[in-house]
Amino acid sequence: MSVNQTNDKAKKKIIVLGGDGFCGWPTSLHLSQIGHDVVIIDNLSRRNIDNELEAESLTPIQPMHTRLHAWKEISGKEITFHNVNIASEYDQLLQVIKQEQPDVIVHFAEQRSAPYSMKSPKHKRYTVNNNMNATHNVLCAIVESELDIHLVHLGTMGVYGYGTAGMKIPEGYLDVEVTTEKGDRVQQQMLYPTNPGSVYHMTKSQDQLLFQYYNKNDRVRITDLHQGIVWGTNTKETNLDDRLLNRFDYDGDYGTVLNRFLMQASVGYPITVHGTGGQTRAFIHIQDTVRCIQLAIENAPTKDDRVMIFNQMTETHRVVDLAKLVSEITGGEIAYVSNPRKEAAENELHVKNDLFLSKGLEPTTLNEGLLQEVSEVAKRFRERADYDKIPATSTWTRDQKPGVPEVN
Ligand code: NAD
Ligand code: USQ
Repeated sequence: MSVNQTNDKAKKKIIVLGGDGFCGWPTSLHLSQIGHDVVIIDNLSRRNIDNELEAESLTPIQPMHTRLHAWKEISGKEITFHNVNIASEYDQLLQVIKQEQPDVIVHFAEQRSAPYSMKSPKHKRYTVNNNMNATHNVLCAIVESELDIHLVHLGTMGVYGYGTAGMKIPEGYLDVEVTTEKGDRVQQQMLYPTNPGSVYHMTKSQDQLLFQYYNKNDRVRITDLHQGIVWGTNTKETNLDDRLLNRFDYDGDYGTVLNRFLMQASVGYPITVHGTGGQTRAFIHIQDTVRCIQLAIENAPTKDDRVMIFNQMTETHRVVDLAKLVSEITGGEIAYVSNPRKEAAENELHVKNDLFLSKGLEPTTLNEGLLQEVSEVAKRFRERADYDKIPATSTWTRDQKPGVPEVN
């Protein structure tokens, strides 16, 4: 048995909510590969948003049933799929939970793009309705099912805001000292004050309150993973066959910064740095995402524990430094464009991530993975790129300009 293989006693029934998405698909395959019994719930809304935006993944992704059929053929393992909107189809969600009796639910099923959440009142309202109802329905259904289910949620580093006055951002809880009425000084811990930077990030901040409440009231066991920006595309499992390829978003709404830079450089489009590029952000490779989920499942809280919060990130970088790095590797040119977002032009970011490192995470660094990503994905599929979809056109306020470079 390999180190990563789960023995019969440790084998779990795991429902992956949002298992068709960028993080959810490789996670589902990894959990299945190491011996867990995996069930995916997804309403395929991300694929519908592709239709709405007329933007596609750079990598060709297969329909869900082709993906699952290919996985069965290659690994011999079966993953079940239920098409349920967890935000609006509560009864169906509850029914699947009661029928499948999971030990763990991994929750990725939210609208995750900040620019998409800021596009229009319709998009703001969709993001709030979808994300808040999705998370609340899951918690409510766990309680109603009367099963002892460990909920692992994908949260975001963005709930902290990105300025910390030189302090390292702790893993969820801030040490504070309060003075009692008698004048004694008492140490306490409180949930780190939240400071979201978009409607999307605001829904993640609100998720935190839902978790605190259900943990306190119903003793639901919850792990909230405050994840940084994910980069990379494929993992050991998605690399096994082209039908298992993961999605790669590069468009102005869903493409995240490093993957956008890699794609832009590979197709000869200017690397679009917003403003001065002094924004510092946290990053993690997709292979480490799936490993972190495994570690979170293996290190579950007990019923007496508060919500367990891990910072799921491995490196911090300034946007302009990433642009320069990609430019050095590829020869791509950098364009400093108007920043369509409302965010600090420059910030420092120091983050604690001791919990995952202490549990055995061995991070994939930018140095190791970047070149491989350029040649195996960005260059391989560059013919599929639609240049019109690259500019970031969604602005945070009406008076801002889109982040469009001058292209000759
Ligand atoms: P994604 O959009 O690729 O995947 C989300 C999946 O959830 C999609 O397949 C979508 O169809 C599904 N979904 C959404 N709403 C649903 C609903 N109401 N019912 C059923 N299914 C629904 O996003 P992703 O990049 O895989 O992100 C997954 C999670 O990780 C998100 O919650 C996101 O906030 C978090 N996260 C992502 C990143 C990143 O860089 N991608 C970074 C930090 C945190
Ligand atoms: N940026 C550029 N040029 C671009 C695109 C982005 O300079 O072409 C800048 C943005 O202005 C921002 C930074 O890069 O300062 C990061 O933007 P992003 O789109 O990569 O990341 P973000 O909007 O924060 O959202 C992504 C995921 C989200 C997740 C979050 C983690 O889409 O789901 O929650 O990363 S974190 O940023 O740590 O909050």
